[in-house]
Amino acid sequence: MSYPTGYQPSEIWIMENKNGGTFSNINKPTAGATFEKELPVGKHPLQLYSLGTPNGIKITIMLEELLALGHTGAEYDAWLCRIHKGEQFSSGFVQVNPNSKIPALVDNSSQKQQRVFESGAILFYLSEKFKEFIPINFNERTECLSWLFWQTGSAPYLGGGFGHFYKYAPEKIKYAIDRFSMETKRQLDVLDQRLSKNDFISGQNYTIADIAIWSWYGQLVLGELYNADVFLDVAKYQHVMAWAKKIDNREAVKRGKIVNQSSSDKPNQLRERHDMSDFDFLK
Ligand SMILES: N[C@@H](CCC(=O)N[C@@H](CS)C(=O)NCC(=O)O)C(=O)O
Repeated sequence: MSYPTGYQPSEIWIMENKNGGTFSNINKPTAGATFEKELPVGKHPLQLYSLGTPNGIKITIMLEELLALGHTGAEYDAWLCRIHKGEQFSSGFVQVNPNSKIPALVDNSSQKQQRVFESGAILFYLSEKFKEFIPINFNERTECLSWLFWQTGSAPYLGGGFGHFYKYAPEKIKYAIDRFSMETKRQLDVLDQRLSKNDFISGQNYTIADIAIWSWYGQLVLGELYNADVFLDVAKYQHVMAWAKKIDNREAVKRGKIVNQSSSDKPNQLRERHDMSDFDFLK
């Protein structure tokens, strides 16, 4: 089959003011701060600047899991960064993440302040700092990190590829939706085969690899991402589905996934989190 064509790229690409896509007003081809504004700082050792997207909830789930294990050093303030309003381009945010994407973390627990950006790096940092949710054994640790890196490399095909063209693009382009649906289903099959032989992604224990992968692929099969569960026929990935439900039932996950949530699609929202009692409304 052939796809309709019509667009011929010019010799040099030039940005047009509006491309009509959902994110057209915030995307631009340059980096760096566009306005001066400091970030707020709360009372806890960890300061998170984020939004309740799949990349954002990886970190709030991890922090809630650490708190559930009794690590008081994981107490955090979670500030809302409204990316659709361009808050990721403030001078304060860019100092924490020069890439202007959520999530971004500042650790004030020691004399030398530490910034961490990229959700995979933040998960790894927290797992190293608290010695939790990452295997100690070298081989098992390597397997866990392979899956963590798999997630950060693979999810752009699901989010920036499938999700963008299926949900956000100004027109439905069959070629793009076909290409990224196929890749997303292939990735789900990778996970399904893995989970047919293992309770969790990196083996027998729940790790940062599960947290990272669940936030994207778990939510996808549970119908909580792009409303694409029927379109992608996710019910056929039975092992992914069982694993996704098991993780969804964890108390820390129930808390973490609503932090910095401001999407009208989501039933429970906690726009900012500064204390465990902020979750009392769930009881
Ligand atoms: N590779 C990054 C991706 C982060 C990312 O894409 N964040 C999105 C929200 S999920 C964002 O901040 N977008 C704002 C923008 O593109 O300006 C990570 O894993 O942290």
